[in-house]
Amino acid sequence: MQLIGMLDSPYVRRVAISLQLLGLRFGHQSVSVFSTFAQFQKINPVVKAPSLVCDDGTVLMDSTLIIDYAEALAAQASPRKSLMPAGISERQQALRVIGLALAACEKSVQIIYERNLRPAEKLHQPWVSRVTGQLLAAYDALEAEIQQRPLEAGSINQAGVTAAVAWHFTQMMIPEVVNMERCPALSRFTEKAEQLPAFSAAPHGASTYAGEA
Ligand SMILES: N[C@@H](CCC(=O)N[C@@H](CS)C(=O)NCC(=O)O)C(=O)O
Repeated sequence: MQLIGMLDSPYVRRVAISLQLLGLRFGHQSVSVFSTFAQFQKINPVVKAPSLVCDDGTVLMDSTLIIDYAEALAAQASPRKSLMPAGISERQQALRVIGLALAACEKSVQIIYERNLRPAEKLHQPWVSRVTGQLLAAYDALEAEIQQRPLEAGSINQAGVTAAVAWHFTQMMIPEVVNMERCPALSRFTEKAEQLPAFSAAPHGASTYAGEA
């Protein structure tokens, strides 16, 4: 299978890292939804990153749905692997963290699009203020969750992957909006997670994942 999209997208990156941690082999095409729109369109006319071209040619999109498919593939393998806790209370906690981290990704992306895609004279400040407030609320809640129940990089699960990818993305792109000191536990955890082989093999940016297809 082939993962389509650039690793400067937190959504593409969480999929690239999850596939590796689940022990699944995949190829990667670092195609941009902006600078190579027409090339992306040929693979997926909807032009959403990430897209996953499955081995039978089916094209999936949306990181959470792609990871759901990857989880199902990994469940068939031996030994079975999963990044989601099975117990109800651990699962609930993981879903809460993932939801907050995905909201933080979405709000970060909205601020970046507002700045980079909209002409400066058309920037709508009330919208930027609203989204910034939501972004800070998501990270404050995420930090509180991690302070209460620390994430472990050594036994990382989907909550840890998504939280670390989100925080790294925001710090790379808009550090002046949410500075590092605001979320010390999340910063410490992300620093450790970024050292894991699955993270360093898929670094934020324009590179192509070089693992075996
Ligand atoms: N909820 C989606 C969000 C994906 C998303 O918005 N990706 C961006 C790149 S970071 C994209 O495809 N942007 C182009 C567009 O929406 O037109 C997911 O989890 O995959």
